[in-house]
Amino acid sequence: MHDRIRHAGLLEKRMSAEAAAALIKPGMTVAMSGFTGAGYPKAVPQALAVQMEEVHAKGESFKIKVLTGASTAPELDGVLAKVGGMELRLPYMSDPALRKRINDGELDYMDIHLSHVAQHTWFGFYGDINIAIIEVVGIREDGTLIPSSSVGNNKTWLDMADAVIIEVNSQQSAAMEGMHDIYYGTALPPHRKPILLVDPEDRIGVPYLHVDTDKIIAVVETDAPDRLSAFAAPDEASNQIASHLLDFLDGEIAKGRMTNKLLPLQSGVGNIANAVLAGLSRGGYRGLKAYTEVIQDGMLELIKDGTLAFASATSFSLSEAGIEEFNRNVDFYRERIVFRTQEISNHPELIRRLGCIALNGMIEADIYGNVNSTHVVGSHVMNGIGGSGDFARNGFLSVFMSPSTAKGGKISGIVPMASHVDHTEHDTMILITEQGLADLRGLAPKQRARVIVEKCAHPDYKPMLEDYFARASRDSYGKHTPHLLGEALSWHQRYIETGDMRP
Ligand code: 0RQ
Repeated sequence: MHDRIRHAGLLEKRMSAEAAAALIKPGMTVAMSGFTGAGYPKAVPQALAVQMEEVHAKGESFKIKVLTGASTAPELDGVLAKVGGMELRLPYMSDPALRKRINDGELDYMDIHLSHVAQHTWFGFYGDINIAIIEVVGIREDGTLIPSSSVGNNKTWLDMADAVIIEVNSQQSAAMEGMHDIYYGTALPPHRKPILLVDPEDRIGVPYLHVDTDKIIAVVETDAPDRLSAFAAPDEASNQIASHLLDFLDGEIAKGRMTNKLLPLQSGVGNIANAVLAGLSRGGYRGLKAYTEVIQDGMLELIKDGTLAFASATSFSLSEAGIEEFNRNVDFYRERIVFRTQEISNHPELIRRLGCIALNGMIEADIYGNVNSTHVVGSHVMNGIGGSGDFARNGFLSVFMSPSTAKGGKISGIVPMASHVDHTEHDTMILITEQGLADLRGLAPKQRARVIVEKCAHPDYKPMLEDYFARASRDSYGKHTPHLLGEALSWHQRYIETGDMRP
C-alpha cells in the first residue's frame, strides 16, 4: 500500500492536478486550506489558473470565490490573481499580485476576524461551499486525514463542502502526525457549551480530520515546499521596540500583575512581531507558554532555547531555515507544539480565559489609541486584520507595535486621526514604537493623547501632533475627544499629494 494514502478506495481516486482542476466550474465557491503560507494546496490552483487563462483567451469569463484560513502563496493567491480568476476572496491575504488586483478594484475582498470565518460559514453567510481543496500529510486506513503544516478552517471546509479534493503533499514531514488537535464539539447557538480548555497545552479534540470519503472526488499527489518566507533580520527599531516591551513586562511582574512565567503569548505576523519574539529570549524568561495563531521563526527559537515551554497555534509561517530546523528536530517540537482549528486558536472565550498577551503590528495609531492594522492612507489594503482583533479585544494585554515612521520618515505611524480603524481605542492598551511605550490603561481620551504623543511620536512629527492636540483641545466642537475634523486626515491627504506627511 502507498505509504501516504492508506485508504484503498481513495487510492483509486488519484488523478492529475489538471483533471482535478477541471472539476471546478466558473462561479463556484471554493474553500481551500492554507494559513500564512503554510499547508495550502500547491498543484490544483496552479492547474486551475492555466485552465482559466484558456477560457479567458476565448473571451469568456472564469472566476471563482476563494475562501481560506488566512494568507497563502504565489502558487494559490498569486496565480489565481494573475489570471484574474477570483471574484471574491476572504479572509486574509498577503500576496503582492492579489493585493494589487484588490487595490485596483478588480475583485471583492472581505476582511474578517479569523475566529469568525468558520461560524459565519456554518451560519450560511457565505452561501454553499461547492468544493474544498485541502492539503494533508497523509490519508489513514480509515479515511481520516493527517493535517498538514496549518489547520486553519479545514475542519469546517471538509464538513461543509459538497465535494472535496485532497492534495497529499509528501514534502510535508510525516512526523507531524499527532501534533494536531481538532475540536469537534462546536454547535450552533443556542446549543453551544463551554469549551473545556484551560491551559494552552490542553487537548480537547482528536489528531485527525474527519471527512465523508464519499464526498472526495479527487486525490492529487504533490511534492512541494510551503512558501517559506524569509524574515528581515531584526533592525535597530525592532530591537528598541523589543527592549521597551521587556522593560514593561518586568514592571508588570514587579507590580505583581503576573509572575515571571507571564501569561500565554500571542504574536502577530510580520517582521516586527518576529523580531520582538526573538528579543524575548534576551529577557531571561523560562518556561513561558504561547496561545497564538502563527509560529514564526522567532517563536521556534524561543522553544528551542527553553524560553517557551509550549506553543498552541493553528499554523506555521517559517523561513527555509525555520523549516529545516523543525524537520531536523521534529520529535522535540512535536512534544511542544499543538495545531488547532482557527476557531479554537482564536476563540474569544479561550483568549479571555487564558489572559493572553496580544502582541501585534500596526500600520498607524492615532493620538487616542485607535489602531489601523490594514489600510495605508485609509484605502489601500495591506494584508487584513487577521487574528489581531480576536486577541486585542479579548486578551489580558493588547499591545500594538510599529516603528514611529514608515517610508524613510515620510509617513508618521502616529497620526491625528487613524485613516481606517481596525482596533478601537477601547481595545488597545499599550502602544510601542522605537521612541517609547505608551501605557493607556486607566486613562481617559485626553490623557491618552498626551501619553501617546510624548512616548511614541517621532521627533519630526511630535511638535506637529502637540500643535494639533493643543488647537483641537481649544477649538474642537466637543472637548471629550478633541478633533479638528477639517484637518484630522490632512496629513494623509498631504502624503497622497506630495509623497510626504510633513509640510
Ligand atoms: O512595506 O515592505 O513595502 O516597505 O508596511 O511593515 O514595518 O515591516 O512591519 O512586517 O510587522 O507589518 C501592520 C502590515 C506590519 C502587519 C503590518 C508598510 C511598511 C512595509 C510592513 P514595504 P513593517 P510588519 C496575527 C495577527 C495585521 C494582521 C495581524 C499586519 C510594510 O503587522 O499585517 O496583526 N498586521 N495579524 O513600509 C504606509 C504606514 C505604514 C506602512 C507600515 N503607516 N503607512 N506603509 N507600512 N506602516 C496573524 C494573522 O492573523 C494571520
